[in-house]
Amino acid sequence: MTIEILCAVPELLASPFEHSIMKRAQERGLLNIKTHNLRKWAINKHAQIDDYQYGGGAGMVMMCEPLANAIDELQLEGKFDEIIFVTPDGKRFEQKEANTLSLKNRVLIICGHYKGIDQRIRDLYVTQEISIGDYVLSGGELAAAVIIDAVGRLIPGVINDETSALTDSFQDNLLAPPVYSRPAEFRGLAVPPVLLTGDPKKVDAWRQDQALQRTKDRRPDLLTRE
Ligand code: 6GU
Repeated sequence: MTIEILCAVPELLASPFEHSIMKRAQERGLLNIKTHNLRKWAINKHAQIDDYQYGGGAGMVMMCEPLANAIDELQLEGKFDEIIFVTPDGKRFEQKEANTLSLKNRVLIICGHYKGIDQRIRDLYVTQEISIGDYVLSGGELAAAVIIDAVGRLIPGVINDETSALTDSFQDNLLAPPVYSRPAEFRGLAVPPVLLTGDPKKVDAWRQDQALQRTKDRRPDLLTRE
């Protein structure tokens, strides 16, 4: 899968994909992440990519031409399967959306800054608008990093333990159960004895029960979702 990012501050995306699972995914050729600096398509030598908004009001708007020219040029190599704009007024990003995106071949993520991007780019090019939650970030780059991490780890072969991604919180609308490692007792707190029985059926049943209990306590809304 190839994920390309078109943004004004590519420096914000320098580190998130250079470590751990995202790094390995790229080394294995399973995920290809390309960052494009929108200023490369600026309209003048002042590297301008934003302008005042019609109708007045505080905050600049990212202009049509740099975005359109960038997208057109990137699509000379072939069409994107999805052109995503990350924005607080988009559809809330959840595990279901991550699963769907992980099946795509080539995706572009556009990151906004300031007041956002000219509506006509959204009308003409954008196929999906995604928000990562009900709060406002300074720009879309960190949201893009979150989405790419969530999607990248779902690509087959990225996580060693094939079942690991499938047993994450949210994959079945349940939160994950508690986990323990050595030592068997720490500051008077013992690991639940069932985990030491070596009986996979009992362990699974316990985990299922804990997941359900935790979800009831913390996120009962998940239990009534389809
Ligand atoms: Cl996708 N962008 C920005 N700027 N803020 C956000 C967001 C996205 N999702 C939540 N807040």
